[in-house]
Amino acid sequence: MQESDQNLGCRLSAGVARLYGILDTGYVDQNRMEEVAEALLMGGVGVLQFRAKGHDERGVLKLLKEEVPGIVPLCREYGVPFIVNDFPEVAVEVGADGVHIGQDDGSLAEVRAVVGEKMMVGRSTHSPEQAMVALAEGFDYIGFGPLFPTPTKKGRPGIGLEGIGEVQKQVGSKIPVFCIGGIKPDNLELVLASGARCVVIVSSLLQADDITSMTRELVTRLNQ
Ligand code: TZP
Ligand code: MG
Repeated sequence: MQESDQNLGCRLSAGVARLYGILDTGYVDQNRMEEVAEALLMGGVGVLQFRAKGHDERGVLKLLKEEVPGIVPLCREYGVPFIVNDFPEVAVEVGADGVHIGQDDGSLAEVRAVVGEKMMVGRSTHSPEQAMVALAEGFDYIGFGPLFPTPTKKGRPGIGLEGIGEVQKQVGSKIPVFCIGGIKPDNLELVLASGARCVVIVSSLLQADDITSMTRELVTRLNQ
Protein backbone atom coordinates (compact mmCIF):
# COMPACT_ATOMS: atom_id res chain seq x y z
CA MET A 1 0.00 0.00 0.00
CA GLN A 2 1.31 3.44 -0.83
CA GLU A 3 1.87 5.97 1.94
CA SER A 4 -0.76 8.26 0.43
CA ASP A 5 -3.43 5.52 0.62
CA GLN A 6 -2.44 4.38 4.06
CA ASN A 7 -2.64 7.86 5.49
CA LEU A 8 -5.58 9.15 3.53
CA GLY A 9 -7.11 12.09 5.28
CA CYS A 10 -4.07 13.03 7.35
CA ARG A 11 -1.90 14.70 4.74
CA LEU A 12 -0.88 18.27 5.40
CA SER A 13 1.07 20.32 2.91
CA ALA A 14 4.33 19.58 4.69
CA GLY A 15 3.81 15.87 5.33
CA VAL A 16 1.68 13.21 6.92
CA ALA A 17 0.33 13.61 10.42
CA ARG A 18 -1.65 11.13 12.48
CA LEU A 19 -0.87 12.79 15.81
CA TYR A 20 -1.10 16.55 16.22
CA GLY A 21 0.61 17.83 19.36
CA ILE A 22 -0.04 21.11 21.13
CA LEU A 23 2.48 22.90 23.29
CA ASP A 24 -0.04 24.45 25.67
CA THR A 25 1.33 27.01 28.11
CA GLY A 26 -1.38 26.00 30.58
CA TYR A 27 0.50 22.74 31.16
CA VAL A 28 4.13 23.68 30.53
CA ASP A 29 6.24 26.18 32.45
CA GLN A 30 8.15 28.61 30.29
CA ASN A 31 11.53 27.24 31.32
CA ARG A 32 10.54 23.77 30.05
CA MET A 33 8.82 24.74 26.79
CA GLU A 34 11.71 24.06 24.42
CA GLU A 35 12.55 20.79 26.16
CA VAL A 36 8.91 19.66 25.95
CA ALA A 37 8.67 20.73 22.30
CA GLU A 38 11.69 18.58 21.52
CA ALA A 39 10.25 15.65 23.50
CA LEU A 40 7.05 15.79 21.41
CA LEU A 41 9.04 16.08 18.19
CA MET A 42 11.34 13.18 19.10
CA GLY A 43 8.27 11.11 19.88
CA GLY A 44 6.94 11.71 16.40
CA VAL A 45 4.15 14.30 16.43
CA GLY A 46 3.37 15.21 12.84
CA VAL A 47 2.29 18.79 13.57
CA LEU A 48 3.05 21.04 16.53
CA GLN A 49 0.85 23.94 17.61
CA PHE A 50 1.75 26.67 20.10
CA ARG A 51 -1.28 27.56 22.25
CA ALA A 52 -0.97 30.27 24.88
CA LYS A 53 -4.42 31.16 26.17
CA GLY A 54 -4.27 34.13 28.53
CA HIS A 55 -1.49 35.75 26.50
CA ASP A 56 -2.44 38.50 24.06
CA GLU A 57 -0.97 38.87 20.59
CA ARG A 58 2.08 40.80 21.79
CA GLY A 59 2.62 38.30 24.57
CA VAL A 60 2.60 35.34 22.20
CA LEU A 61 4.96 37.13 19.82
CA LYS A 62 7.33 37.93 22.69
CA LEU A 63 7.27 34.33 23.86
CA LEU A 64 8.08 32.92 20.44
CA LYS A 65 10.61 35.59 19.47
CA GLU A 66 12.40 36.25 22.75
CA GLU A 67 11.52 33.90 25.58
CA VAL A 68 11.33 30.51 23.88
CA PRO A 69 12.92 31.26 20.48
CA GLY A 70 14.08 27.67 20.04
CA ILE A 71 10.65 26.21 19.28
CA VAL A 72 10.30 27.30 15.64
CA PRO A 73 13.85 26.19 14.69
CA LEU A 74 13.25 22.83 16.43
CA CYS A 75 10.18 22.21 14.29
CA ARG A 76 12.24 23.08 11.19
CA GLU A 77 14.98 20.69 12.29
CA TYR A 78 12.46 17.84 12.64
CA GLY A 79 10.59 18.82 9.47
CA VAL A 80 7.34 19.23 11.37
CA PRO A 81 4.85 22.01 10.52
CA PHE A 82 4.62 24.66 13.23
CA ILE A 83 1.19 26.21 13.82
CA VAL A 84 0.33 29.30 15.88
CA ASN A 85 -3.02 29.29 17.64
CA ASP A 86 -5.29 32.33 17.31
CA PHE A 87 -2.94 34.99 15.90
CA PRO A 88 -2.35 35.21 12.13
CA GLU A 89 0.02 38.20 12.47
CA VAL A 90 2.18 36.28 14.91
CA ALA A 91 2.25 33.30 12.57
CA VAL A 92 3.63 35.56 9.83
CA GLU A 93 6.14 37.26 12.14
CA VAL A 94 7.68 34.02 13.39
CA GLY A 95 7.65 32.28 10.01
CA ALA A 96 5.15 29.62 11.06
CA ASP A 97 3.78 27.06 8.63
CA GLY A 98 0.22 27.65 9.72
CA VAL A 99 -2.32 29.31 11.94
CA HIS A 100 -5.29 27.77 13.73
CA ILE A 101 -8.49 29.72 14.40
CA GLY A 102 -11.78 29.11 16.21
CA GLN A 103 -15.38 29.59 15.13
CA ASP A 104 -15.41 33.17 16.44
CA ASP A 105 -12.12 34.25 14.91
CA GLY A 106 -13.43 35.51 11.57
CA SER A 107 -13.51 34.12 8.06
CA LEU A 108 -10.82 32.32 6.10
CA ALA A 109 -10.69 35.30 3.72
CA GLU A 110 -9.84 37.62 6.64
CA VAL A 111 -7.04 35.33 7.77
CA ARG A 112 -5.76 34.86 4.20
CA ALA A 113 -5.54 38.66 3.86
CA VAL A 114 -2.94 38.53 6.64
CA VAL A 115 -1.09 35.27 6.02
CA GLY A 116 -1.27 34.99 2.24
CA GLU A 117 -2.06 31.94 0.15
CA LYS A 118 0.73 29.58 1.17
CA MET A 119 0.24 29.25 4.90
CA MET A 120 -1.92 26.41 6.26
CA VAL A 121 -5.05 27.61 8.00
CA GLY A 122 -7.01 25.30 10.31
CA ARG A 123 -10.43 25.80 11.90
CA SER A 124 -11.96 24.38 15.08
CA THR A 125 -15.37 22.81 14.45
CA HIS A 126 -17.89 21.50 16.95
CA SER A 127 -20.49 19.79 14.79
CA PRO A 128 -20.71 18.00 11.42
CA GLU A 129 -22.41 21.11 10.00
CA GLN A 130 -19.52 23.35 11.02
CA ALA A 131 -17.08 20.80 9.60
CA MET A 132 -18.86 20.90 6.22
CA VAL A 133 -18.89 24.71 6.24
CA ALA A 134 -15.15 24.83 6.99
CA LEU A 135 -14.46 22.45 4.09
CA ALA A 136 -16.59 24.53 1.72
CA GLU A 137 -14.88 27.73 2.87
CA GLY A 138 -11.50 26.26 1.97
CA PHE A 139 -9.70 25.56 5.25
CA ASP A 140 -6.67 23.30 4.97
CA TYR A 141 -7.66 21.10 7.90
CA ILE A 142 -10.13 21.05 10.77
CA GLY A 143 -10.20 20.12 14.42
CA PHE A 144 -13.42 18.26 15.33
CA GLY A 145 -14.51 18.21 18.96
CA PRO A 146 -14.23 18.34 21.86
CA LEU A 147 -15.29 14.71 21.68
CA PHE A 148 -15.25 14.53 25.49
CA PRO A 149 -15.34 17.35 28.06
CA THR A 150 -11.78 18.34 28.88
CA PRO A 151 -10.06 20.64 31.38
CA THR A 152 -7.85 21.86 28.52
CA LYS A 153 -10.87 23.62 27.01
CA LYS A 154 -13.09 24.42 29.94
CA GLY A 155 -16.81 25.10 29.63
CA ARG A 156 -17.45 23.17 26.42
CA PRO A 157 -19.62 20.07 26.39
CA GLY A 158 -18.35 16.94 24.70
CA ILE A 159 -19.97 16.37 21.30
CA GLY A 160 -19.58 12.60 21.51
CA LEU A 161 -18.40 10.13 18.92
CA GLU A 162 -21.52 9.86 16.75
CA GLY A 163 -20.56 12.47 14.15
CA ILE A 164 -17.02 11.23 13.50
CA GLY A 165 -17.85 8.65 10.83
CA GLU A 166 -19.85 11.08 8.73
CA VAL A 167 -17.32 13.90 9.08
CA GLN A 168 -14.43 11.59 8.25
CA LYS A 169 -16.28 10.44 5.13
CA GLN A 170 -17.52 13.82 3.91
CA VAL A 171 -14.66 16.06 5.00
CA GLY A 172 -11.79 13.70 5.80
CA SER A 173 -11.67 12.47 2.21
CA LYS A 174 -10.74 16.05 1.17
CA ILE A 175 -8.79 17.62 4.04
CA PRO A 176 -7.37 16.27 7.31
CA VAL A 177 -9.87 15.96 10.17
CA PHE A 178 -8.21 15.95 13.58
CA CYS A 179 -10.47 14.66 16.31
CA ILE A 180 -9.77 16.45 19.57
CA GLY A 181 -10.82 16.76 23.18
CA GLY A 182 -10.35 14.31 26.02
CA ILE A 183 -8.54 11.74 23.89
CA LYS A 184 -6.33 9.54 26.08
CA PRO A 185 -4.42 6.27 25.78
CA ASP A 186 -7.42 4.52 27.37
CA ASN A 187 -10.04 5.74 24.89
CA LEU A 188 -7.95 5.99 21.72
CA GLU A 189 -9.17 2.61 20.42
CA LEU A 190 -12.78 3.71 20.87
CA VAL A 191 -12.12 7.00 19.04
CA LEU A 192 -10.45 5.13 16.16
CA ALA A 193 -13.23 2.53 16.08
CA SER A 194 -15.68 5.44 15.72
CA GLY A 195 -13.99 6.41 12.46
CA ALA A 196 -11.24 8.82 13.47
CA ARG A 197 -7.93 8.69 11.58
CA CYS A 198 -6.02 11.68 12.95
CA VAL A 199 -6.11 13.05 16.50
CA VAL A 200 -4.94 15.92 18.66
CA ILE A 201 -3.85 14.92 22.15
CA VAL A 202 -2.80 17.60 24.60
CA SER A 203 -2.88 16.85 28.33
CA SER A 204 -2.16 13.13 28.10
CA LEU A 205 1.09 13.90 26.31
CA LEU A 206 2.11 16.99 28.27
CA GLN A 207 1.42 15.35 31.64
CA ALA A 208 3.13 12.05 30.81
CA ASP A 209 6.15 11.09 32.92
CA ASP A 210 8.07 10.39 29.73
CA ILE A 211 6.60 12.57 26.97
CA THR A 212 8.71 11.10 24.18
CA SER A 213 7.82 7.47 25.04
CA MET A 214 4.12 8.28 25.39
CA THR A 215 4.13 10.14 22.07
CA ARG A 216 5.96 7.28 20.37
CA GLU A 217 3.53 4.72 21.76
CA LEU A 218 0.48 6.66 20.57
CA VAL A 219 1.97 7.32 17.11
CA THR A 220 2.63 3.58 16.79
CA ARG A 221 -0.94 2.76 17.79
CA LEU A 222 -2.31 5.36 15.34
CA ASN A 223 -0.27 3.87 12.51
CA GLN A 224 -1.41 0.29 13.10
N1 TZP B 1 -10.08 22.36 21.33
C1 TZP B 1 -11.08 21.49 21.52
S1 TZP B 1 -10.73 20.42 22.79
C2 TZP B 1 -9.22 21.11 23.05
C3 TZP B 1 -9.03 22.17 22.18
C4 TZP B 1 -7.84 23.02 22.11
C5 TZP B 1 -8.27 20.65 24.08
C6 TZP B 1 -7.87 19.22 23.96
O1 TZP B 1 -6.99 18.90 25.00
P1 TZP B 1 -6.94 17.49 25.71
O2 TZP B 1 -6.08 17.74 26.93
O3 TZP B 1 -6.27 16.54 24.76
O4 TZP B 1 -8.33 17.10 26.07
MG1 MG C 1 -9.02 30.69 18.88
